[in-house]
Amino acid sequence: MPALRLVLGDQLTPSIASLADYEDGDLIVMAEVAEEVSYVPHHRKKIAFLFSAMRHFASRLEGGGKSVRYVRLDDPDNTGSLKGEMERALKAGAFDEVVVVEPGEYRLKAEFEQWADTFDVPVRMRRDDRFICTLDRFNAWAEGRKRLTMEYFYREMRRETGLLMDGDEPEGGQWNFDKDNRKALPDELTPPERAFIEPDALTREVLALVEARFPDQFGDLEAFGYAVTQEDAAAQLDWFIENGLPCFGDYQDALKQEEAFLFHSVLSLYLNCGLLDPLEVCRRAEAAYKQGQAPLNAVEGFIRQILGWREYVRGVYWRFMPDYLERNALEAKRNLPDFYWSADTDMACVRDVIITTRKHAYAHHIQRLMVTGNFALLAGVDPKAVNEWYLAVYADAYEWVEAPNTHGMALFADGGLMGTKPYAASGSYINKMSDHCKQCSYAVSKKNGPKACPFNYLYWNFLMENRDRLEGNHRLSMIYKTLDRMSDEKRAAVRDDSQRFFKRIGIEP
Ligand code: FAD
Ligand code: DLZ
Repeated sequence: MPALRLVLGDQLTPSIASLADYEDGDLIVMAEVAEEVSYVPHHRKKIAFLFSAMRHFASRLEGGGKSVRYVRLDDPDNTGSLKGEMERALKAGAFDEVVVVEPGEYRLKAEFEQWADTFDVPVRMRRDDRFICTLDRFNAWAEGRKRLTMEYFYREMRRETGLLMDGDEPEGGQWNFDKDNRKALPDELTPPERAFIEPDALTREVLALVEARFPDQFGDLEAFGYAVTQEDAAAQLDWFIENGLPCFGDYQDALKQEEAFLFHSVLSLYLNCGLLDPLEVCRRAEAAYKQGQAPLNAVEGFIRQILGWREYVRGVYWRFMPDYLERNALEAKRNLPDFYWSADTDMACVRDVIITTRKHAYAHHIQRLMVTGNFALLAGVDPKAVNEWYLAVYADAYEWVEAPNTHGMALFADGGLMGTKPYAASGSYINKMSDHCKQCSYAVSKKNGPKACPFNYLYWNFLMENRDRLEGNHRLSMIYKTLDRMSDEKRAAVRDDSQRFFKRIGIEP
């Protein structure tokens, strides 16, 4: 019974369920297609990373004796769609079934569900078992809960995996060491230099293809240094455990001008396309703690991101799609400022994050949440435009993980499903956690006027614009009391400064 098996660009795991029962006579399809490349304007480094990783994975499968039909983007017969490529492969051979693993985006899952209507053979869609928590398990946890608090989900995952457990108790007597993990980076501490990888011939070929096909698209291709094989991704994990993990906790929330990576792992792009396994990564971090190579606040903080947040956002996405992305709880409507693409802004923090993003198809969590995310929240930018930007510009971005983080965590567009209040902050937060303000043409100490940091007046303007929607939130009651104590003149100045600023950056007041 020969099967036609599809492996997507983010399914590059040798043990993926679609290949589990591979037999001689079966054929594996992998395809670089225009439809996937263009549904958002992906960063050029993201495309190059994924195509190179796909090509390396295909040659690994072939090296292991499997038959692969690999369709390149510049193949003259390329139909431009996954469906078209599956139809072409079905016509070229005799197959009894199509086997796929459910994709990481709703739009594609909905499409795969339609394939059975047009293909002459059954389409078998298998569960993606590359996560620590199954969707059934997540749904069982979520059922009947008013609020889906990540911390409680995470504790159950700790108990179930035994990670950082001391019998029935959490290691160190605490579940969460977050309060220890909020230090700014001291001037004398230099983050370790990254061990990036020289592109091989296959990667260079892909880089040339992307340069030729997408000359004007967002994102630098230069200095490509990401891993594109299982082995090199494992070496990046080794590097992180030794060099990044010991300080990961302390400086997890820090920001520093022109320091893209600090002590972060830069492993999400490998985890999300299947080059690394999440449970294995957590176990490696736990072993480092047990061997005295990294402190508990760092290891717990790191494991929480993967075992907690990563699994949790996936559960949220699949539980609430497709309605999830239709929500716009704050009725935010403004367009995305052009500087999200050009980096042409005087705000030093925003400029630095966009430049980092353009260079590396990467920004760390606090840059995404508290700089570009916070700005979009305060400025009331339409969540659809913000989601599209985040999905396009990061090498680790697939909707299952991007959307809850952007729509839910950063923009509060889900109305508080994931968080109890919006992550809104004025310039003083950025000043406390970074050195950006020292190099900015705006003054963070000024609250109003042309020299004032825009985050300062936009913060109060956001609270005023959303008063009806947010003042009932008990976590914001103190803030609204402070707002009420402001003079009418001060509130008018906040409004005027914000209107002037919106106009100047070309978004609807
Ligand atoms: P580290 O800081 O080293 O963390 C370790 C790992 O934990 C990461 O590799 C990642 O797998 C996981 N992790 C950490 N935080 C989260 C989180 N909030 N949600 C899910 N996993 C997490 N992450 C993505 O993988 N893809 C995205 O498209 C994405 N979009 C985001 C958009 C916004 C607005 C925000 C606020 C966050 C987003 N994140 C996304 C989460 C997080 O910012 C990235 O996972 C992280 O910055 C990746 O860098 P790192 O590998 O160095 O992570
Ligand atoms: C992101 C991406 C891109 C840019 N190109 C391809 C591609 O040409 N072929 C492919 O199989 N996958 C690609 N991907 C990843 C898919 O978009 C991803 O598998 C779906 O969004 C589901 O998560």
